[in-house]
Amino acid sequence: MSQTPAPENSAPAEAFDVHAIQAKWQAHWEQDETFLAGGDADNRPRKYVLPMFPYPSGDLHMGHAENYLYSDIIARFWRHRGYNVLHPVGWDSFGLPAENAAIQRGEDPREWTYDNIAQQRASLKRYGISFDWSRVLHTSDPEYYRWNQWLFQQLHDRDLAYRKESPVNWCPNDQTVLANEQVVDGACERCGAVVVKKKLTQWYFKITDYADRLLDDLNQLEGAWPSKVLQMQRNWIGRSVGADIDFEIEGRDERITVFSTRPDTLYGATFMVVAPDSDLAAELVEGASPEVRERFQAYLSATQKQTDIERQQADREKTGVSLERFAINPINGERLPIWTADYVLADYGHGAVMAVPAHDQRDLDFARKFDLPVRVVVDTTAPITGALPVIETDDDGNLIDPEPLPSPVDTGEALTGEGRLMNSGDLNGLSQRNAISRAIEILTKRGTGRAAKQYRLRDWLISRQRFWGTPIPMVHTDDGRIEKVPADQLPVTLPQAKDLDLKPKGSSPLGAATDWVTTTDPVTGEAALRDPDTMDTFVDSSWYFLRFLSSQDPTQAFDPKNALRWAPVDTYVGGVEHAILHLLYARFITKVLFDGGLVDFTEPFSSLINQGMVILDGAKMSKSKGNLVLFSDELNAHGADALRVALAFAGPVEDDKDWKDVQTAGATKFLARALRAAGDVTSETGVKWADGDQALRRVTHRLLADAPGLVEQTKFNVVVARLMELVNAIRKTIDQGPGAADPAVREAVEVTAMILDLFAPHTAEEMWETLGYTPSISQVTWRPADPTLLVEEEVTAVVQVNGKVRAQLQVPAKIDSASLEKMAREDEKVIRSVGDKQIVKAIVRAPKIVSLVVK
Ligand code: ANZ
Repeated sequence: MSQTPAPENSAPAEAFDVHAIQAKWQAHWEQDETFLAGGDADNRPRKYVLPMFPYPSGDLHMGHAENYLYSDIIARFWRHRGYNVLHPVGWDSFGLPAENAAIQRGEDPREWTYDNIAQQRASLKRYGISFDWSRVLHTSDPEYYRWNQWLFQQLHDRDLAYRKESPVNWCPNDQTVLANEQVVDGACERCGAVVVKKKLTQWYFKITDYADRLLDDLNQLEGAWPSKVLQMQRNWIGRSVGADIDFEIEGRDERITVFSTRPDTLYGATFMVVAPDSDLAAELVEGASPEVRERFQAYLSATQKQTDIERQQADREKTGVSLERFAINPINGERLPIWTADYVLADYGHGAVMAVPAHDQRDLDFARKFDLPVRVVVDTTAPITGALPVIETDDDGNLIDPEPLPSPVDTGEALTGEGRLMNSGDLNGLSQRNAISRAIEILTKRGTGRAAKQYRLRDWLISRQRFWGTPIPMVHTDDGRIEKVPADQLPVTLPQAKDLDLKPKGSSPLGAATDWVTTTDPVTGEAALRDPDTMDTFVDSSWYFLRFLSSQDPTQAFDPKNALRWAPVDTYVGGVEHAILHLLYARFITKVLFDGGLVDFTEPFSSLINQGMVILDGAKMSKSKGNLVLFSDELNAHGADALRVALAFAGPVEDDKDWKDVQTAGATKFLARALRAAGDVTSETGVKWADGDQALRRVTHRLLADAPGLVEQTKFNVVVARLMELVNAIRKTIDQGPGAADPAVREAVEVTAMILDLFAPHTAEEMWETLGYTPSISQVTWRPADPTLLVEEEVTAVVQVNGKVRAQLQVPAKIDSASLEKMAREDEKVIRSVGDKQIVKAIVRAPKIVSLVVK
């Protein structure tokens, strides 16, 4: 009879009761408060390790499993290295999903939120994450959000919070304003509805005042943040350098200004384009013929249905309307017809451009469509470094152009490359770069232009017409003033949801809470109304890392002394989905606090780790696809340690990990082997390791020496692999001699337990206790590696030439074939015996033999 293989999910041969061990150590940590950060008297060096705090959208998912595992590995590592570690957790618990769920179920968003928090909290504890649980915060607690209100007022005091009416992205389904980044391909990020523009008065934070610093300070983070994230931040801020140029308009008193990155091409401007949805366009069209006005109106409404992204797509057929007005080019007095076209955006630069069709593709496409003139002003074939090209003329003095410039009108390709100026009066012959400076100089002298910068970054729209967020702490008075709620009346707390209709209506549900919204004018004592809007939840998460330092302090947002002591965060761990906004906002608020003298650093996160995603069969997990691997199921099936080891082993931190490659069964087996080795140790705790087996000690000490660097480079999978190697070496020493009593076995098992604590803390504690120590292993400091054991082992390699041994080499036992072959070829004796013959073949068996065939 053939043997049936054991089913994959049956208990492995070396099973142990993972759940019992887990429960035992979790209870111990809880009681012992093992992972509280040291207080003021603790003078060890400090590390602040922070995973991005979770949003309570149900139980934890596999992305969380990865995130908190990585921060835990790092936190545990620094404790072993002798640091006082702060590793806190809290919940980002305001936001739309809670409100939507509450509307669906007709309950208070609080219930949904705090139920989910309780579930996630229990899961995190079962996962063995070494958090300092004494500092937990929830952003939806009044104890937290009163400091959001404080922060808001700080910004307001410094003119960094203001209101303005502007076209906002409006989701007709969620009936709320969306930030630009919540609009994906013209649709609402959450519900998919097509987003429209609506004019509303909203609160903004003036992040654009900080654009230069937000950009320039990224240089500080080079090498410490993933370069991809730095690039995304740079692109988002999007600084362009150029000039503002003023154009007179026939029949209008005021000049209009355009922003251009290419003032050098001013002689090539042949028309002007204004954004159809700009105030300028509306004004310019007023004096035009009824027919033009009508065409303009139709064009404007068509434009308003397009998203900015669609409007900027390069390959779109160009459309536009002539406004029958003219601008005057300030450099040469030429008359330029003014058009309106949707590829010019109202809220970038000044909403108008000077069109240079020869050198800008969009302008060229437009000129070709509407038959507008094209004038080349940069010779892109001319060399831009070295001497100017020799200019040849024929007998009549005409220029001989050896390679005529291709005409953009014919090719349809704008000449966007660098070159030298032509057809440009005083600028002729200058390189583009010099021509830009020269043009700015001329314009500045004449008072018709100046150097200027533009940013893609816009001010941060922070008000939301929703219930489940921080109330904006301002009061609108009868006579139109807007006053701060006095500090002693903070927090402005949310009313009970049960009496309110939370369904989206286009204005905040708080506005309908009559009792709540009615208040008094803090100046006159007359009746006044509270601001009914709530804050974007990105405000909550822009400074929470500081609240962890004083989370129980009712008197201030955070104690500046604690900020001095702990902040900035040493290592921040989280998903790349927050690469832009959350990080940008946290960086901005940090700089605002720095300017207010409240912190002494300008960047909140000294280093950043972005983990990859956990996927399944190559696809993103999602509820709708039905391919979710549930965190709790996995935890129940395998226990925390096996899950943690399997995830850490599954691949580099930043890579996506496919769940089908995550080997929980293998991890369970490995942990059982490690635990069994601890049980096998027969020597006493005080035994002299140095007397032990040197081969095993070498493996142990190499790991002691290499692991710190590997952890710091987040090569966690490599450390797990090396631990597996060490456990195998221990098993071999026990089973095949010198045996379990050898001191080197104890040493190796102790080191295994200490490093395993980063990945499988429950098993590590159990091993430590089995070895005869009192808990907790998390407090054990890293042992120094013995340098004498790190010297690489050497072996003798022989080199044969045509079958005869010609040389013997002392080489490292781990030498690779290529290095060994190189050493052999460079050996003097080998060179002599090869003489002037050719080596036609080399057979290499590292580390022992190199066999050369010569002819
Ligand atoms: C003349 C010119 C000539 C331009 C040339 C470019 C090349 P970035 O780099 O993105 O900042 N522009 C200015 N305001 C605009 C608006 N509201 N909507 C659409 N386009 C606008 O691009 C700056 C360039 O984009 C500006 O420089 C302007 O065109 C255009 F050979 O001016 B340029």
